[in-house]
Amino acid sequence: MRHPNALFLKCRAATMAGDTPYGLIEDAAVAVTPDGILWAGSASDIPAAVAHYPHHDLGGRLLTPALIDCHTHLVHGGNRAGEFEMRLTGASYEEVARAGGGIVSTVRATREETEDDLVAAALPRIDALIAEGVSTVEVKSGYGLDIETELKMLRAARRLPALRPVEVVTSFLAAHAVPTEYKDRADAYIDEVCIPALKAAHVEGLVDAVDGFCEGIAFTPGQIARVFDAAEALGLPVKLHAEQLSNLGGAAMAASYGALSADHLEYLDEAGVQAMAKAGTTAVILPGAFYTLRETQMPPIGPFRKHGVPMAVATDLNPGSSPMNSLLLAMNMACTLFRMTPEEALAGATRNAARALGLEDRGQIAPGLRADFAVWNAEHPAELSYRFGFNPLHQRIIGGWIDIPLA
Ligand code: DI6
Ligand code: FE
Repeated sequence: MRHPNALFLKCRAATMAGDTPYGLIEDAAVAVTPDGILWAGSASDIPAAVAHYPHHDLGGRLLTPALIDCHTHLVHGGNRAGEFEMRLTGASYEEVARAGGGIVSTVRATREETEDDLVAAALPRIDALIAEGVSTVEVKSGYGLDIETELKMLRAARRLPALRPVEVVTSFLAAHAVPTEYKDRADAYIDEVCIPALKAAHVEGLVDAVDGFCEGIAFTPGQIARVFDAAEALGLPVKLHAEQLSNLGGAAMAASYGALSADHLEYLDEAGVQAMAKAGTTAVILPGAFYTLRETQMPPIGPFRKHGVPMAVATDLNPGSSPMNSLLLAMNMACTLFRMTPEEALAGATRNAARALGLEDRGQIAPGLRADFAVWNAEHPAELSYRFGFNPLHQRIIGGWIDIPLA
């Protein structure tokens, strides 16, 4: 069913469009049609053509674009609370991985679960994001590491929008870790599993982008480049987990493929920042992993600003390095841990998150874009990053429909 025309009124809108701070409009009005946003501006300038649309009074609340979580691993089996305990008694993330824990233990659990199990486990995770005003979620594979399980994860992710009011974008991440059966044979894994799985997933229409983990405990830039060559041949965009634990030049390599994003980036150097700037690659900042791993190396926020690299912020929701199910908390952490501004954090969870996914139809309140909004019990957009452990969402408006009135 298509929603009717509507005029949303009595709100302060952080449109995240234009050059002013937050694209803020005091006493804003937003006209929507079944095709999306038709007009947004000051209530004193409402065009005659939309003035008669049915009015929806937002009670003086704050209106923003609906949030977008552009980096999650929310489809997975099991959890890693045991590993959490290990790390608390001194083991590092890399030591846990080398001892057969880490990603590989989630692979075991994910292989054992059915597609239905994976969907059922993912629902409460996606519900928690929706309850924070999220409309679009990226979900990665990468805990299968065999052809069948990689496909199972992607199919599970693609089923979520039929069960919940949310859009899901999928990234193929078979180059996430070397499975035990390919120990010390990473190249053979790339040739025999990763690339054939990518082709099979693409044939089923399950892949929106191709991702990888470029790291000492995962794959070299040369190995990732072979996966990216296969992606390029299929016409799929790429993105990369890069410079999370060390600097291997992954982000620059990804930028050379015109990557949509490079993610984590704590160990990125200035040359890498410049390569990303030149390619228009978005930096996805993931403070949940930084926090969980008690990392001390900060991502190069200053150089990103200096060179005009757009910054997105995401949860990295995963059972190992970022068991964090809140995008609002990620925004708070981006500010408190990395000194990003609340405006950068909100842009990171809206406009730049859309950019990191190659989605041009959302992430701002502007004519021509989708009518996906979040309505907050807040006066100023800085409040969204300022509090933590508190959810000020009043309601979401998705495709012009008010869908979860919470208060
Ligand atoms: N980097 C991460 O932070 C996650 N994946 C990755 O490549 C961690 C995944 C996990 O530990 O399960
Ligand atoms: Fe990740």
